[in-house]
Amino acid sequence: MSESLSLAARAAYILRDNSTGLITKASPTLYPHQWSWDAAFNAIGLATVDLPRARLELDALFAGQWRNGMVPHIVFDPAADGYWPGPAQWQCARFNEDAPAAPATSGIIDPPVHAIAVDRILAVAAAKGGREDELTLGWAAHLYPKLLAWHRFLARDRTDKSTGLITLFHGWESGTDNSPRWDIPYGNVLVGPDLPAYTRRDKAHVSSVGQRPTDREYDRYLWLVEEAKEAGYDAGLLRESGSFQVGDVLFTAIYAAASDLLASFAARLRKPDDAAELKDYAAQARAAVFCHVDEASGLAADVDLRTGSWLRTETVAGFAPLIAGGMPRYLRQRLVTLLTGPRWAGHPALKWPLPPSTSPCSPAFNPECYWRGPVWPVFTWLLTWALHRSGEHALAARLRETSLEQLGDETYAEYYHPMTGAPLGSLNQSWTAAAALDWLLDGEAA
Ligand code: 2M8
Repeated sequence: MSESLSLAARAAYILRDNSTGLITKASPTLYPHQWSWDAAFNAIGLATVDLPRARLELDALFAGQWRNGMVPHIVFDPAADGYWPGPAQWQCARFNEDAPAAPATSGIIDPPVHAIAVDRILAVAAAKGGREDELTLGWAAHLYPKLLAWHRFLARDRTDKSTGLITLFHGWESGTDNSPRWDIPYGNVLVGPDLPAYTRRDKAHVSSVGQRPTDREYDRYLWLVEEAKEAGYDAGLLRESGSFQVGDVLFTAIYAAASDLLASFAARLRKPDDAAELKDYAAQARAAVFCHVDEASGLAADVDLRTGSWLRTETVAGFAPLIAGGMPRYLRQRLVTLLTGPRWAGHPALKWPLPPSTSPCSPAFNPECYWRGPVWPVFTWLLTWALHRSGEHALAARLRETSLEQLGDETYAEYYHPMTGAPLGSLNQSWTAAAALDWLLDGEAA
């Protein structure tokens, strides 16, 4: 069997094995539920092997959408146990009347990559043609109002008026949970004495606890869940009381790119007013990201909205302008040079020339620990997608090929040690398998 065939077969097997028949668990034991942005990436991978399952994945996720349009960051599988905090801690339907009674969900959000997934699934179906193409188009038209409601929710409830950035009330909402980009705002989160006692379940599923956030960090994560609950998961109230409030450039960039794609789909559905509205969201979000580029480093900076200060830690989120798309060529060139240069993918100590989650030159860099340094293949996928979109095909192809080499050990780890290449976190992580499948399909197309 050729190497890429074996990689694809193994990746497809993982997605099948992590399936409950309805959803794809983010990973077999560490994350036994459906996560919002994982589901979108997983659907992209599934599309290459099984279009009906790709469609089902997003349908199942949107079954957890709240009446106000919010897509929660977790839709819980009632049959799964072993993840903390679960539905009994979130109690969303009790605290907010917009939350569905079933399925049970969390009360916070994840980056809005869903319209990107739908666009990619439509492209795979179109390449196939025939009945699958028709079915997929009909499915996407049916999902469209839900996507629109989600983008409207982010514009209405989460766009910060002063910066134009999307506001997050929990680091989990960024998807880059313990990234050092959040160290300063988390430093101001004071855990109250009434934090309910809890036992961490996550540490049992990794080979070394140093790969996961610390207990101190976890206390803060759970405290913020209590705060959100106390505010009835209401963005207006959280703006008054939340002790963690940040403007996230990466989230905002993803929102810009996804709004653009959704606007094109609205136009295809002959909904010109929606298309104009979505284009507006995209333009405003993109402008907000570009306005937060730090001149000295060239990277975009998040904002601590409670103090107004820019957060300048060198994390991969700083490449947000590349993801937002629409950068003037000379600015894009600067970022591309930075990305491949010695502070990032070109750092001489790296095993593979791939961007780590935090620059090895940053004092906050920790090569083993989660979002503080390891390479995340799913993030590399997002970068290759964005690079293709802005015409940087050669670099996208290089990152793709290197990533496929990185995944050659077939562990499909959640993240990898940037210096040794060792697999870290959960093995058989769904979105890593999904990224590989899409990359392999891309090779086939080429
Ligand atoms: C990680 O986050 C969860 C909390 O949401 C956790 O650590 O328990 C993050 O990597 C997040 O981005 C991802 O969506 C999730 C599931 O893969 O795991």
